[in-house]
Amino acid sequence: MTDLVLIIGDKNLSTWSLRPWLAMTHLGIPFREENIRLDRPDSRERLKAASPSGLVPCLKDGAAVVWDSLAILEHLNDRFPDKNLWPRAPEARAHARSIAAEMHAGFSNLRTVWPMQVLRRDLRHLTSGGVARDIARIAELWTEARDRFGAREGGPFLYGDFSIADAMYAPVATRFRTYGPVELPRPAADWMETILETPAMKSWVAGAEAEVAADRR
Ligand SMILES: N[C@@H](CCC(=O)N[C@@H](CS)C(=O)NCC(=O)O)C(=O)O
Repeated sequence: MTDLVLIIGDKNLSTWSLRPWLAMTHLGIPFREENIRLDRPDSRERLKAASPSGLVPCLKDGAAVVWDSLAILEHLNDRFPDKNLWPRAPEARAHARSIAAEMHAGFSNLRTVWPMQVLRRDLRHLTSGGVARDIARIAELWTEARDRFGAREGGPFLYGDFSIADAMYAPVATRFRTYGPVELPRPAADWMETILETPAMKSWVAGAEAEVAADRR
């Protein structure tokens, strides 16, 4: 049995929910999932009852309640130190924290113009100036993380082993697949394929398919 309960939104749409869910699933941290479908007549009421901010994701860990995706990932890092949710080497860790924070606080053009729809593919959307700038910066960050740290560590993730940074950028990988193709430098393209091919990511997509199929019934 586990004390951890992760409350999330729709798997097709909720980028913020995907981050902790992916990290916990990929790293084998046991948890129970509770789903609140967004944009339903009772969503607001259910969200307010489930999460102090009225937003998902929200993690309940015994008496501790953590809302906000990055705060949840930091909580998991404290709670499961053996999972190494941040890279161990100080330089890599500093870089990973910075790019995770840059994602959390930024890239508003990409987030607004290219909302996550994990089940859609190849929409071939034209990129506006703001979206193109966000994409260029993200491509630079992924490439730098892989070239400076990940490739040297040996694993296929941004810093070698899976870290919070991978969880933070996973929703961007699905957006690139939905609205792209986006031309990326080789290390960035390889990382994108790595994250999309993880069993955890595939399981999230299968969950999104099941939700959408249930809606059609
Ligand atoms: N900064 C928060 C943002 C959470 C957020 O905006 N969640 C959206 C779903 S992706 C939500 O709960 N929306 C419900 C609503 O606005 O009614 C985080 O990182 O967790």
